[in-house]
This record gives sequence, structure tokens and C-alpha cells, in this order.
Amino acid sequence: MYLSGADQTLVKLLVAGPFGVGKTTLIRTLSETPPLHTEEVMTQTGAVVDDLAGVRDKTTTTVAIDFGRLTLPGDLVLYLFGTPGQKRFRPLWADIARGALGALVLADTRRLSDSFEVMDIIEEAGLRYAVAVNAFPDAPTYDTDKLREALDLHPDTPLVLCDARDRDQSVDALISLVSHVLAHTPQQGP
Ligand SMILES: Nc1nc2c(ncn2[C@@H]2O[C@H](COP(=O)(O)OP(=O)(O)OP(=O)(O)O)[C@@H](O)[C@H]2O)c(=O)[nH]1
Ligand SMILES: [Mg+2]
Repeated sequence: MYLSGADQTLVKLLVAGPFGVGKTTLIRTLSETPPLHTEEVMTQTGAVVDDLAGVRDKTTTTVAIDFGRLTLPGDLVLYLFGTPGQKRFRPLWADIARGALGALVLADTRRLSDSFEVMDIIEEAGLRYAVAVNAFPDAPTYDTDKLREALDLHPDTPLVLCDARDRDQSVDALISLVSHVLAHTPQQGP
């Protein structure tokens, strides 16, 4: 899947969020090229460091990076870099985030507070972000005003609800992020 033409605008975006919130799933759903994953089976040895609260059925985890590509109409090519979710991999984030224009932060209503640390890291890196609340079947549902309040979101920061397994919903989540990033990017002169 090679890109044709030279008129594309290339944009690097992060897909971030706490452990097991659906980052790998979202990139797998969206990528037009075979996505790169670094999934490894979770073993008994990791039980003391990996907090499985709320994600009991999970058997694998990202140990380095996810990577995929999505072309949007208007020749906007999005390069999606997924961060690993577990805290012990936080030192990798600075390298993965280098050159990114924005981040989609995934959140799970069963563990909303887990997204705070992620939003802090993204803000400290100076990146704009949108929040996508990933709909898990046994997760409580709240209206978006309540979610914005609970997440303490700036009025400008987009919040969308999405199922990371659904392509249309995931594309919409990315479009809201890209629109937000572009709205705050100074236009270049002629
Ligand atoms: N019902 C539902 N299940 C989801 C959704 N997104 C992901 N899942 C499931 O949740 C599990 C975890 O998803 P992953 O994509 O591996 O999560 P992750 O954020 O990449 O996890 P780490 O890399 O370990 O932090 C998988 O079994 C997915 O099939 C969703 O929107 N709805
Ligand atoms: Mg993952």
C-alpha cells in the first residue's frame, strides 16, 4: 500500500490511554496497511506489576508500540502511533511522542481516573488531545456533560463516545482530534 502523489499532508498522531482501554484495537480497526503490533502474552510473572482490575479477560498486552496509517479525504495521511498502556512502559512515551501533533486519549468509564495520568503526560508534552470514551458492555454510561466534568476537560477539548472495534466510530473520533489540532495550528503564509 504505497502512497501516490506528493500533495499529502502527513500528520503523526498518538493513540494513548491506560492499560487495556482499546488502543491496539482502535489502530487495528483503522489502519489501511497491516498494522504493526508488539503484543505479548501476559504471564503469571507479571501479575505483581500488572493491575488487571476491570480488564480481567485480557491475555496479551502491548510492550512497545502500535503503528498504523489512515488516509482521510483531502490527502491528509495520519500516522497512528499507539503507546503501551502499562505504567512500567511510561519511559518509552517520550520517544513515541516525538513529532506528534496531537493525541487521542482513550478512556473507560469503569476506570476514568486511570486516564488522568495519561492526560497529564500528554499536556506536559504540549500536545493537543481529544478524549474518546470506549464503550465496553459492562461499563456504566453517563451523558457527555457528566463525563466532561469528571474528566475535568477544557471546554475546547473534544469528547466523543466510540467503540474501538467500529471503523466509522473510530474514524469520527480521529476526525474530531484532527479538526481540533488544525483549528489551533497557525496557518502558514504564502
Ligand atoms: N466491548 C468492547 N471491547 C473492546 C473495545 N475496545 C477494545 N475492546 C476489547 O478490549 C480488550 C483490550 O483491548 P486492547 O486494544 O488490547 O487494549 P490496549 O489499550 O491496547 O491494551 P494495552 O496495550 O495492554 O494497554 C480486547 O479484548 C478488545 O477486543 C470496545 O470499544 N468495546
Ligand atoms: Mg495495546
